[in-house]
Amino acid sequence: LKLEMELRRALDAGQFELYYQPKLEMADGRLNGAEVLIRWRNDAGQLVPPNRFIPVAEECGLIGAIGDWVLAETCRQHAAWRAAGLLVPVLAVNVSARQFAQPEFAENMGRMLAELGTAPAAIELELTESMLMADVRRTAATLERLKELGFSIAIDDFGTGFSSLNYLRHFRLDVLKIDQSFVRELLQDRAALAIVQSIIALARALNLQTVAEGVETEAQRALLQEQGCGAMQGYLVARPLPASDFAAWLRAYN
Ligand code: G
Ligand code: G
Ligand code: MN
Ligand code: NA
Repeated sequence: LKLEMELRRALDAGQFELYYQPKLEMADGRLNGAEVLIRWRNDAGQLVPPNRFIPVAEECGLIGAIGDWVLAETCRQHAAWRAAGLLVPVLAVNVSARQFAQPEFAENMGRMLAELGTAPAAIELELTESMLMADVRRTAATLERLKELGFSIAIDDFGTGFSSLNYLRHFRLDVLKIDQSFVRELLQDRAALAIVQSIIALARALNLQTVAEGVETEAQRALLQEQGCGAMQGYLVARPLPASDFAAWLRAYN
C-alpha cells in the first residue's frame, strides 16, 4: 500500500523515465528498432527497475495511467528526435496484461496515437503469450484491429508462456522475441539450442520475424546468426540507454 501511494506520487511528480535499447539485424547490422523500458527515479535518486513496481501498478490499477504515460512519452520523444533530424527506428513498447484486457484496447491505442500525432507504424507493441491466450477470440479481433491501424505486434519472452501453436496460426503477429533464458544457455545446453532452433523454424513457417533477447557475447551472436535468427537485442549491442545517450548512440551509429 505504501508502494502504491509512492507510485501515484511518482507519476504526478514526473519521476518515471524511459530507457531505450537498440535491436540490430543479424545479417547486416542495420538498425531493426529499439525497446522502450520504464524506470523510476525515486526520492533518493535511485533508479528502480520495473520488476519492482510494474506488478504492484498492475495490481492496484495504476498501470493504466503509467501505460498511457509511457505511450505519450514514447511518442513525444519520437517526434522530438525526428525534429532533431535523427533516423528513429520503430519503438517497441511493453503492454501489461491489464492494459491489453481493456475492452477497447485497440481503439484506445489508435485514438491516443492520433491525438499524439504519431503514426502507429512507428510503434510496436510487445505482448506476452499469457495475455494473448486469456481470451483467444477477443485477442484475434484486437490484433486484427491493431494491424489495421498500422501497429506491429511482437510476442515477448516467447517460449516461456503457454501458447497454443494453433492459435498463433490465427493471430496477426509480426515478431517472436526469443526469451533471454534460452539465449543465456545456448552454448551450454543442448535443449536450449533445440528450443531456439524450433522457434526460428516456427517463425519462418508462420512468416514471422525473430529477435533474440539478452545477447551478451559474440559466441551467442554467431550461433544465433548461424541458426537463422533475424535480429538481436542485448548488452553486446548496447544496454538500455537514457534518451540523451540513446540519441548519441543513434548519431554515432547512423
Ligand atoms: O528493463 P528491465 O529489463 O528491467 O525490464 C524488466 C521487465 O519490465 C520486462 O519484463 C519488461 O517487459 C517490463 N517493462 C519494462 N518497461 C515496461 C513498461 O513500460 N510497461 C510494462 N508494462 N512493462 C515494462
Ligand atoms: O521481458 P522483457 O524482454 O521486456 O525485458 C527486457 C529486460 O531484459 C530488461 O530488463 C532489460 O534491461 C534486460 N536486458 C536487455 N539486454 C540484456 C542482456 O543482454 N542481458 C541481460 N541479462 N538482460 C538484458
Ligand atoms: Mn519486452
Ligand atoms: Na522479453
